[in-house]
Amino acid sequence: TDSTSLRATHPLAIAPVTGPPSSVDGFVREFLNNLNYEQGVALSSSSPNDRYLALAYTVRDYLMARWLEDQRRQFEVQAKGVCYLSAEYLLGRQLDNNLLAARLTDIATEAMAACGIDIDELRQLEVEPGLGNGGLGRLAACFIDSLATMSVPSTGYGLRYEYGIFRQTFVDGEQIEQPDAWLTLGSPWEFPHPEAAQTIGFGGHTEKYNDDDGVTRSRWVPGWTVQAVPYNYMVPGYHNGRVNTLRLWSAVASSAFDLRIFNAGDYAEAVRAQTFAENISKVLYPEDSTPQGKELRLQQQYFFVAASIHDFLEHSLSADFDLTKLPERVIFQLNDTHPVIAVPELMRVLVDEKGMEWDAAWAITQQCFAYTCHTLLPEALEVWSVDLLGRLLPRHLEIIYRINDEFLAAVRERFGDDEMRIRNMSIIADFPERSVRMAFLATVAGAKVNGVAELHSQLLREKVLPDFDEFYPGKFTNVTNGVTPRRFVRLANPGLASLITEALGAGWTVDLERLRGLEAFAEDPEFRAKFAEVKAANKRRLSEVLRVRDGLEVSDGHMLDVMVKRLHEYKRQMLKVLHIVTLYEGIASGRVAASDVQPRTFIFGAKAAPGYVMAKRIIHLINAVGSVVNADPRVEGRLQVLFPPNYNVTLAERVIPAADLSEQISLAGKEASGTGNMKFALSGALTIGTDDGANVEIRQLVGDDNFFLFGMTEPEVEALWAAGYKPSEFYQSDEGLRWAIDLIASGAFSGGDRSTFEPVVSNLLYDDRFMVLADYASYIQAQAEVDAAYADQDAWTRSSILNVARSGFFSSDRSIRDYIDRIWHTPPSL
Ligand code: Z57
Repeated sequence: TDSTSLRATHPLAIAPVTGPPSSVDGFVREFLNNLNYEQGVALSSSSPNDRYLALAYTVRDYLMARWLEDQRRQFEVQAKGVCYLSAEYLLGRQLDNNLLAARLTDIATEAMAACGIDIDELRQLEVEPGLGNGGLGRLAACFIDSLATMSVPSTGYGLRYEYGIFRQTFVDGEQIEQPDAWLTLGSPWEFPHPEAAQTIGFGGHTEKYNDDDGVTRSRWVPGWTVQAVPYNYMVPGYHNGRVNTLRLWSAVASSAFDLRIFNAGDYAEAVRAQTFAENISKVLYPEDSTPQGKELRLQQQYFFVAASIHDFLEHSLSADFDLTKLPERVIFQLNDTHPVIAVPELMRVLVDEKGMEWDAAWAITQQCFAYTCHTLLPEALEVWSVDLLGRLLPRHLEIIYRINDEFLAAVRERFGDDEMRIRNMSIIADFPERSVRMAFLATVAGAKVNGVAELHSQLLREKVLPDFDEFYPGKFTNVTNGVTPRRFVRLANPGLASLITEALGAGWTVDLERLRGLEAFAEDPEFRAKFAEVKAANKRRLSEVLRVRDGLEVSDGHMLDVMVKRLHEYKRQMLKVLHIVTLYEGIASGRVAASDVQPRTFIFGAKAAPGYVMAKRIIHLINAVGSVVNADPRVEGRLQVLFPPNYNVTLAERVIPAADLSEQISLAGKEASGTGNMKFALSGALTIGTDDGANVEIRQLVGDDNFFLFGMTEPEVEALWAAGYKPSEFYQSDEGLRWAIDLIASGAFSGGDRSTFEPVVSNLLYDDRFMVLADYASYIQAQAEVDAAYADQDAWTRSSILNVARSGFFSSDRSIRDYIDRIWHTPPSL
């Protein structure tokens, strides 16, 4: 809007900017320019980091014209757009992705070579922005990629944590966390805009006053404020010239706030206050699916959603915009309950700041939000104590109470004075402490509520929110998750990508259902040979990465059996451990000849939340079992356990394409969807999995013959619980299981010390919330089938090809299409 007052006369200032010429020469010139003028060094005296930064700046330069143009157009067209609100974006490295999107990979490679630089060495220097914990954050990253690739007007909003997910190291097999100072060597992909900072209030009190018309209104008088500074990131679509924006907020102390204290003469106190404010975006909370209810976390949540809503209202709407038309312009998608405080914030803005009537504001708000639930675990459903929320956001608490009162009145009208039902549906819970159920608030406020896989959405409706489903017919829907084929096939698996293009032509990268065309090739021995060679090459590449990164050696000719995901009891890494210990115990006891065992390398990747004691013990156990198994000569090198530390997106991109077997072994009804499962299937790994989350859909698509199903179904799990589950009965009646557990209990993996893993053992025997023992026999049986199947390499490869061919459904482009059709109704943009 400022630009209209600029009186530019120079022709270059009026003409649209264009990027540098798309040629090797053009790239070299721009690169050297950046090296000299941005880094301030000559090529001959530049450091690798200088060269990496200059390369990143150069890629930016090519994207810039389109970015500026798309921002201008998005404002001009005033079409309906998506504001994706997410506390996490687990982006992974940016350089390769942006080169690919802008069709610059070859040009950049040649340009660097012409400067005497190996571009691969620069690639390795990028520290991935780990601004997320796991599946939820990675899903957000896949979604903004698809939104850009499909030219959907949209902005991702989130938090610019100074420290992302911790770096995991192992000391004596135990997890130690190190801070992830990802910004220290520079952050070439971000554009700070301190001039566009938003002021965010906290604390204080509310008051009533009479406005000019004598109407009594409420207002919030915050006790303190923080500045929210936006950092913009380019989100380029793949080969479509579109560049969307990811806007992450960083906290800075308000100068007004400092000044008061400075004036009081307390310099040290003023600096302390500054640190306090800046804590808000300091660190990503490392809990995945286990909220901690910490005050700073609520501050983070309100901080980023308030900044995002204000940013949208101020900068995306034309000056004369009629706010009653807001639902025609925007949908705020709530990625889990983390951003749900946006609901009372929008109400506060509309009612207190814009002077709108409550009912009108509520009608608008209910059309502007939609909520995605990512879990079924009761402990993962966020609640905030009324006490804390009222202290930090007093006006929001009043608004929530009024929303709840009106909602419960409507429930009464519909269902009568069924107090039990009223209590069950109340947004405010009374026990064990008076608190706000954020998932209920999101469900009441959202135009739509979706789960993330068919089974999950069904259980959400039937088990978690049945009263709401009855009260709001049509509100609940499903959008099965997906993953971006750009990062997880094209970039992570270039060998497979070339093979697919050779077979099917280009086009599949943005139309993944075309992979169906590979079904025919599964019957072609020549194609199978090429496909098998790609897998073998991916294994060699992984082996090299692990050797350099961690000093680990992957044995040749082994089946790669991979379990990578956050460490959580419901995901059942323990079941995997019991399988390994069972195989090992068989050999160690002499009952099984090592030569009869299918050579396998087990790869784990998993971070545990730092406060999750049992999860950390299981990590310790995996490392301990690995140390013993890998070193025991009786095993003859036929079993190998590798646990590279610090599993992240960058490592995922190397591990997944190399995998033969994908472990998706959660207790049925616990994993909302999973997205790793999809990445493996798209890389040709066969899945051994339970009937859980998106595994159900994967199996339906790839076919029973190409999937190793085991374990109880969700109804069977329910039934066993209802009957009274006693894990020790399974221990007593299954000798294989008993031998494995006894071996762990004996101290065989802890230098003879029986106490180290005693808590793990007794948890299994006497609690076992996730029914590891109940599914053990079925799992071992399925693993025997895996062994048998792997013995026929050619048949395995055929199944592997069919997994790829039939997994096109799991593109995040398809997920986004479903969001558009079922929830957003955003017309395609120009
Ligand atoms: C998270 O990564 C997920 C759910 C949560 O409630 C939180 Br908090 C973090 C995961 C689910 O566990 C996965 O099953 C799912 O695939 C992923 O979110 C994306 O939907």
